[in-house]
Amino acid sequence: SASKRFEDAINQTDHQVLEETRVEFLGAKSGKLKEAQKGLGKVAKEDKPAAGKRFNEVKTRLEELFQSAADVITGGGKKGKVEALDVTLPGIRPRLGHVHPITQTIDELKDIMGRLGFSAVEGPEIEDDWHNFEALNIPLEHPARDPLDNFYLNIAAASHGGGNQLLRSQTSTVQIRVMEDNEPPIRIVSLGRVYRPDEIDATHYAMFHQIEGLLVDTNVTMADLKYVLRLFASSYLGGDVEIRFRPSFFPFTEPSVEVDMRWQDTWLEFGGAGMVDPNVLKAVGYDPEKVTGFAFGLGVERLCMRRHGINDIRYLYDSNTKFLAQF
Ligand code: FA5
Repeated sequence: SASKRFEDAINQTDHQVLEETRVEFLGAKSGKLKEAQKGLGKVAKEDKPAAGKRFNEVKTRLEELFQSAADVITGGGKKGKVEALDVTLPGIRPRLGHVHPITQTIDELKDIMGRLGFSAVEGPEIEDDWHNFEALNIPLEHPARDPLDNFYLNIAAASHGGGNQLLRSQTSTVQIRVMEDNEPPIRIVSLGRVYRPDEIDATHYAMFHQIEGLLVDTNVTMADLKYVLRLFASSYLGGDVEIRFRPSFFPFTEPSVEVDMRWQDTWLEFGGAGMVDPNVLKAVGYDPEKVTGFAFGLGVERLCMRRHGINDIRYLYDSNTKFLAQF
């Protein structure tokens, strides 16, 4: 029957057979539909509008079915024709994302410290009072704990007498975690995010990264600290970097210093450092009579910006791919 042939035709994959069937039904001169159209003339006058409408519906539907059958055969090309592929046209290169400059810096710093024998460890960004303050010799009434200087969370700590948890304000927290779980000698670095409600400007952001270094062993001195920092900075910035210590104060180191580095004839401060305070060693159960150590904490953004000549920290964080693609 006609409907069976129609069904077979639109379900098979030979373009030639499909076309023959299309001509049989929709052909302009002698297609079945043309014949049906002639029959419309004999329809009673009052039924003509309805019959004409129905005829057009059937015609449109058949055309659609043939078209989609043709599309199936040609893979969806326009009007059933196979679209020509011009292999000589230049290709469209997909835009590749890449590693963020801060992540690149972190990987590189980790690598450099690894070669100096420091293994990388991580600590949580949500910290308790004990690791962010108490064990670091920052007592309850210390101004560093001011709610205006920290992002406190509405979650009580599970241990160490409760107290509100907070987003860590420094990576020095990791010193405590490592010493609590390990016996000396210790030789670690920790790189990660820290948070402070600082006013944002060219050199300050409310979220930034620090690299923390800690070495605890017998007979560790300030000279070891300076030597490691010099090797570290020279490897990262390139060339010979001079290190300068300026007296400072941190509750968890004694003595404490600000670390300046001279690179390309300019001195710049990169962070703090010092000899681990005996109170900190005691807090983690070490004997300050037997071991000593040094610790340092530097700004990762500051290192990255110095090396690449970036003059505003905000460039690193406003997701402008034109800027980021340079690195
Ligand atoms: C500290 O955070 C100490 N924990 C460092 C330390 C570690 C001292 C171990 C002794 C022993 P400070 O608050 O100065 O120190 O921060 C260190 C560095 O972090 C700064 O020198 C700066 O490079 C960077 N930094 C501080 N605040 C911001 C900020 N808002 N945005 C970007 N970088 C910052």
